[in-house]
Amino acid sequence: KPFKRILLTGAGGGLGTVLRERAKAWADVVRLNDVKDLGPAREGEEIVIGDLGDRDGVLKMMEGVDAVLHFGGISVEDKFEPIMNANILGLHHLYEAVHKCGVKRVIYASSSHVVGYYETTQLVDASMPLRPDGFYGVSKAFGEALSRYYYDRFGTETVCLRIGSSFPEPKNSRMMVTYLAYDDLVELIRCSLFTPRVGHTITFGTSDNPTKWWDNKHASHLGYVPKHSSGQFAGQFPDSAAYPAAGDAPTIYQGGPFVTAGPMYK
Ligand code: 15L
Repeated sequence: KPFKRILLTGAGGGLGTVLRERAKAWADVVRLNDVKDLGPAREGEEIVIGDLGDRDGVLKMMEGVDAVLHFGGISVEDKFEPIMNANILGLHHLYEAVHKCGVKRVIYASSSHVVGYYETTQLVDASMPLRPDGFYGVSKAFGEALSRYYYDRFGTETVCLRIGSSFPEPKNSRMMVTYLAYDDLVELIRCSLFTPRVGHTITFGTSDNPTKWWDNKHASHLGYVPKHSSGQFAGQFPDSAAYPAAGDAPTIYQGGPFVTAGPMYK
């Protein structure tokens, strides 16, 4: 297999659970990390339970790792402190360990919420200013900046995946635009891992959906071609009370319900 050992953080999360199986094609050993129990190690797996906020623990789990799929941390809007611990301090620990252990490449689960305050009428590309839609989006923007720094300073390569909505199916009309099928997520990660030189690349992660908010022209070198589309779910989400009405902030902005989620100090 191309890699000896891949580290997958957030292995117990929604996408980590998918990648736990799919990453086996790429490495002899997939080392799994999460704060929560991951059950027994299966064939070709190593399990390291631990918090990204634990600096020594993160350094230890990086030993012998060739590439990192970083899907750990807080994945939705929350109070600032847990986001700060996992997504900011934790990311600093991760990149320090990556540098110390000589890991060549990181695939970083960023999020479309780094640009959630663009309007749904706009076409956004990776060169446009960040417009995060909450503390969560801000923390993902921090990760994009930190990984850029480690590339400029040390040459550590990172592909930042601005993932839209990766679930088995879209759950509302917004996700008809942001949907990323699991198979396309895996293909995007495969392209990100095996493109010979990626430097520091930012790419939007969606399937080939009928409506597009994001232009991936700055990531064409990855050669990612989505095979799925939310089109197969067309007609399932007529405007309804289940989703904010036209004219409400979550409909105006790309971030949807995230734009009204924070701040969390009530
Ligand atoms: C995200 O960044 C979240 O991690 C995910 O749970 C979804 O809510 C997604 O964005 C989305 O915007 O649908």
